[in-house]
Amino acid sequence: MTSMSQFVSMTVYEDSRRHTLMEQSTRQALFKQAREWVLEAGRTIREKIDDPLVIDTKSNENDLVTTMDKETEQFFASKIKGKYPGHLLFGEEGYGDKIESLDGTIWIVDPIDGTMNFVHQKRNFAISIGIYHDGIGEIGLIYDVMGDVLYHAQRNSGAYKNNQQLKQLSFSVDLRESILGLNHFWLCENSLVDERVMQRLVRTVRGTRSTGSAALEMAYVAEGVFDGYLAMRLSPWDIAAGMVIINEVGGVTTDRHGHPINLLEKTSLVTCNKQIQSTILKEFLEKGKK
Ligand code: 2AM
Ligand code: CA
Repeated sequence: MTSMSQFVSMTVYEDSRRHTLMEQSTRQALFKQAREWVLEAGRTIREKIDDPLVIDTKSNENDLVTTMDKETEQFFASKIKGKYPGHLLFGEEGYGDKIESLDGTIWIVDPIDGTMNFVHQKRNFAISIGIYHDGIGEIGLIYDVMGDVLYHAQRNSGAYKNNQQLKQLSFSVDLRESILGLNHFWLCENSLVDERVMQRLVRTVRGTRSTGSAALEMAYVAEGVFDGYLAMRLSPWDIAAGMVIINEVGGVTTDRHGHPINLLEKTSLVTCNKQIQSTILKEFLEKGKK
């Protein structure tokens, strides 16, 4: 386990749990190592992008997984366990640990976010890594592998697209002039919200986009090229990195009720510019709630 002396003594009390914040020098070293591994994993995927794929399905026939997803997660598992035996890995493909609490230092890893895009388009997918310490997001990395674009952030140190710092999100976004990322299932009959209310949202905003990688859609919100992103059901590894990055540019991330995200469970997601959050929640998701 990582020595406690590596962390500052500052303690945050929240929900009567004791958190220690990671010291900046520890975080910086961890970030450099994580970035090196992410870039290495991305290079390997690019080199193999035209190799024949072995494709399997998981929860349903459209929930795809390939040997590349598994090999990439195994790569991170062996690197993390080799260098940081006290850290935990929470990964989509199951090569990590059984995670039942957010205590300790946890790497929350999606080796390929947007596997359907990876299979069908060979682009528009990302490696997503959030590093949390005692439940607090310390580092976020979202790597658009084929575009060779790395979105990254460290807590209280700003967010970056490659080496360029991202600006704070605009304070003057009007919902009617915004672009939202959302999956088209919001507009089909569904168990969460009246689809007619969501159709009204789509008619209200300037435009909608559906990218097919939750991590990339969150990166686009941080970049300000999307003003918000809504998802019905995501897993912790889809969103852990994005939450750290969006936080650094002044965006907000909650579930569809406006509650904080629980990174131990599947969850709905609303992440957006602060200016439009309450309207999306109150005027649409709350009014259309089933
Ligand atoms: P994945 O590619 O890592 O599975 C697609 O709209 C987004 O939803 C992607 O980020 C995708 O992540 C995620 N996703 C796809 N199927 C999912 C499922 N069954 N549960 C949670 N997230 C899913
Ligand atoms: Ca995945």
